[in-house]
Amino acid sequence: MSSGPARYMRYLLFAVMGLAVFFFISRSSIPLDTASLGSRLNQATLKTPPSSPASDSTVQNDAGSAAAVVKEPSTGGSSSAGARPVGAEDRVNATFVTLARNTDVWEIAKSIRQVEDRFNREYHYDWVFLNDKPFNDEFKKITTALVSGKTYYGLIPEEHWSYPEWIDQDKAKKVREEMGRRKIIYGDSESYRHMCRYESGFFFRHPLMLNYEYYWRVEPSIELYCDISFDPFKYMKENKKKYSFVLSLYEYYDTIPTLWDSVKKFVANHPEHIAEDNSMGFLSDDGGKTYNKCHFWSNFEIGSLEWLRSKEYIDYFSSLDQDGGFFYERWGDAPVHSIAAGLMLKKEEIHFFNEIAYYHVPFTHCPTGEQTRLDLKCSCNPKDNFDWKGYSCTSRYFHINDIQKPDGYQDEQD
Ligand SMILES: Nc1nc2c(ncn2[C@@H]2O[C@H](COP(=O)(O)OP(=O)(O)O)[C@@H](O)[C@H]2O)c(=O)[nH]1
Ligand SMILES: [Mg+2]
Repeated sequence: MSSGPARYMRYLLFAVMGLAVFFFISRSSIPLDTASLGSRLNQATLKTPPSSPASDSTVQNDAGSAAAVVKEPSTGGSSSAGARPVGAEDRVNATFVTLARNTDVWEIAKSIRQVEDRFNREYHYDWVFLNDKPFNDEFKKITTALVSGKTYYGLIPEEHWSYPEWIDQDKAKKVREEMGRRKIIYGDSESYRHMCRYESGFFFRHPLMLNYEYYWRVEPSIELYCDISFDPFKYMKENKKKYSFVLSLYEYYDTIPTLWDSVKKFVANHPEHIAEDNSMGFLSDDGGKTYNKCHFWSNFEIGSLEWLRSKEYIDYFSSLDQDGGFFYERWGDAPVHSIAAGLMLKKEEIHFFNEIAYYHVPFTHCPTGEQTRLDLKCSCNPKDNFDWKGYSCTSRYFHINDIQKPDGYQDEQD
């Protein structure tokens, strides 16, 4: 029998050896995710939240938890994961933004999951949700759990979601009834008109949006079919882009019969706001006399908030708003944004993201080019790609910008 102190020494030795063996086994069987660790350690430096969130908003979800890995920007599409976590210096001052009702919760949940899985889980950009009614706890709980960045919930001020005093509400009501009878899509909807006017002229002025430079609009039920292997916000900033799109098409004429007249009036009053090297050729086939109805589909947009908040854009929106077409017709925010971008931005400030594969019912943008689709792990059928079909305006964009259409486009025409 060994004496007391010697026995304790032996126990201590066993304990130390046991711990060493356990440490060795756990090191060799569980990969140590240093990128993730780094990103967690760096959380405090990752974000700069809006300095003065509006009092009607709730900030949630202070830290992302997934691994953050830097990926090289690439327009060609090859995916290249690096080892360094995304830090504040890698990111742009940008946010996702969604306008939604409480009842949209499960549809927006699907969209968020897609955006996170394909992109944001590595970047943790913030997400701002806006609503004309207060968001309920369920909406906040579900969306906060899904977003890897911070989430903010804003109530839209009533003056941004109601009739301006110069609008004749009886006339507006009669228009809705008549458009309803003619079965024009959303023709009889009052809320849809407030929504289009809000997206056209106000979302970028909400207090929660004021501290950001770029936005990425996400709607309920959208799909992303490919990995996004670069940071589109960064691409916008580094390449001085102010507006971007993935799908374009012709507008339904009955919703905008006098929109172009209103635009021409604005142009006559503010010739100084029109860019010299603009995209008029995308919007008009006769040098500006008439509108060909081409527009970028605004349910997907990555753009510059500073441009939307500029005097040029505000003058444009105010002029259109005075003319009343948001209520007396059913002007959509897509043609309103597109015409502004087409006339007030330089051609090269508008960007087409071929690599971002996108679906919003009923149209698909599936990247043209097989290698891009393979590199980005795309799940879309290239035959569904809308870009080169007859009802898309994307060929015009390529034409006016003198860009060659990507190889393989012929196989995706009607
Ligand atoms: N808060 C709020 N959001 C709305 C309302 N109507 C539409 N939206 C949102 O506005 C966006 C466009 O509406 P959506 O129904 O998708 O229109 P569509 O894409 O033109 O068919 C979506 O993000 C909707 O969630 C509304 O009355 N209130
Ligand atoms: Mg939609």
